[in-house]
Amino acid sequence: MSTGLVWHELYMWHDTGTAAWVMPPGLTVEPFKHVENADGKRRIRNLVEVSGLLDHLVQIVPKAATEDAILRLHTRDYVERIKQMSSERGGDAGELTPFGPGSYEIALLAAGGCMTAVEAVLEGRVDNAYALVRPPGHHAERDMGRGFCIFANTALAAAHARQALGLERVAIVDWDVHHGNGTEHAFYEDPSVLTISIHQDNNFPPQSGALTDRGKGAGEGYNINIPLPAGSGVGAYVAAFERVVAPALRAFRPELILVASGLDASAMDPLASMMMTSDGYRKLTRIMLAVADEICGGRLVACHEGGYSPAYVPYCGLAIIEEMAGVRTGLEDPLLGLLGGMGGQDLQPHQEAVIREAAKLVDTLAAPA
Ligand code: 3YP
Ligand code: ZN
Repeated sequence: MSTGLVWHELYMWHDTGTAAWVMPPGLTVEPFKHVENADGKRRIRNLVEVSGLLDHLVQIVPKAATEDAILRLHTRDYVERIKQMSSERGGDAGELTPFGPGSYEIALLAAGGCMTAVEAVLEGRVDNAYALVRPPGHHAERDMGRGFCIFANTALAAAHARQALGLERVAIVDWDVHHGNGTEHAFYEDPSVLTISIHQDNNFPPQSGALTDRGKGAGEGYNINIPLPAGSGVGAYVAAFERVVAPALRAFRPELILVASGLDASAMDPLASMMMTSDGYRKLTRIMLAVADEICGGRLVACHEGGYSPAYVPYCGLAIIEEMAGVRTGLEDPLLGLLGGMGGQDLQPHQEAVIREAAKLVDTLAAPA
């Protein structure tokens, strides 16, 4: 097994500034760092190094995305706006997406890092890859940033695989706890990219990610939302992957699987109310690897998205990348006993009801002609 890791120090220099959590700081509470800051992601990279896992990975140096590559999914006007603000004092890319000087270049490197990872896998330089990029991407729309996302990294990686690298079918599985609205919109009428988002029901964006949003026109049936109830744990996630995600992928038969890998469904996350653990992510990764092996030669690329517990995301990231690399470092998650033993980790009937509805969406799914 050979696994690539995309990483660049500049990802850590994307400056979201001070905030009262995610809001601009006022005198409502003492100003604090914005919750989307470098800490969690740097600490994943650090744990990957200290655990010894880094020695088993292939370093992939990200290439910046070209403007043309970004224009596959964003408007020229939006790209120019970000570029202009970034060259001065920074600003807000749209909604809740503050950034400082230079973030245009960093966002190009984030989207480009996901594309570079895809190239490395398709060229056979590695079997699979994890792109530990920042800023995240799955909320970004064609013409505006949203929810900390500037450019649609994972969707742009899929577009790159389709338009530059000649793939016919690509699937995106978004396990970030928030709905991948930008990804959904990018391919809503496109049957060549299957988009699946598993998220906390009606968390962020508000009123986005309904089970009934299935795609449109030629793309009808090729968008699947699994809005799990708040409080869902490892049992619900594993069931959703076994009963919906894996069967959908088998029916669609993509040539490449991308994971929008947010780690904010963990029991420790401040921006959602789910109960995933590092071992839960390990299980989901194993399911994805098995499906990828079965249908697309193991070609799996994870693009990092959210995750806001600086203490816990490193264990989740380590577990995922260990599984992808087929290496156990022996470094244990010291919180696993506590979090995994909490009530509510098993699949509950009200969660199963949602999964059962979502499973029906797979019945009509097939690879497009
Ligand atoms: C954006 C504002 C409130 C919730 C937040 C979600 C960001 C995220 O991690 N998206 O995947
Ligand atoms: Zn998220």
